[in-house]
Amino acid sequence: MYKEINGNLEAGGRKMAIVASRFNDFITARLLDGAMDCWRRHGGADEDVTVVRVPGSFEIPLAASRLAKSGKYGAVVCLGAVIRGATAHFDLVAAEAAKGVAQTALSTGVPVIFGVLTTETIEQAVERAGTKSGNKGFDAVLSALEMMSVMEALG
Ligand code: INI
Repeated sequence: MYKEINGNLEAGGRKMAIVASRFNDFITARLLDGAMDCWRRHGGADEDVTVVRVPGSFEIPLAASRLAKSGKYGAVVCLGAVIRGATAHFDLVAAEAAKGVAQTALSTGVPVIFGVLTTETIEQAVERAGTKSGNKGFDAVLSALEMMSVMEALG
């Protein structure tokens, strides 16, 4: 019989950091609401969450890296919204955010979750920030909880 490791989704007793971009705050504020809703519904306490604001998604990896290296948090959740309609350098910002988040997780061993929306239009971002396609901030914290538990189990 094989051994299978599955994470739980318990937030109680855990600590999490969130990096939230101020660019497209209309969207990222909703993602942050969804993230905190998920944390609380899984038994997490507000005082165990540190929220760091950065100017835009391009800046997310640097703050996430500092937080992950601190050793204080079981996971770092990154929230942003990169909208093609709003920028000529969409591809650069989106790619750097994704690459930086992935590199930070691998280099620190701390789960760093990519809750950065990359959409063609503002409408698509709204759909993913608490309207008809759910809330990706909520989903990002679910992933953080699962990964915190999986990493603990892996030792
Ligand atoms: N940052 C975002 O998070 N989303 C965007 O859609 C965006 N646009 O449109 O340009 C954006 N740009 C700012 C960027 O993240 C940096 O803050 C800026 O380039 C300074 O380094």
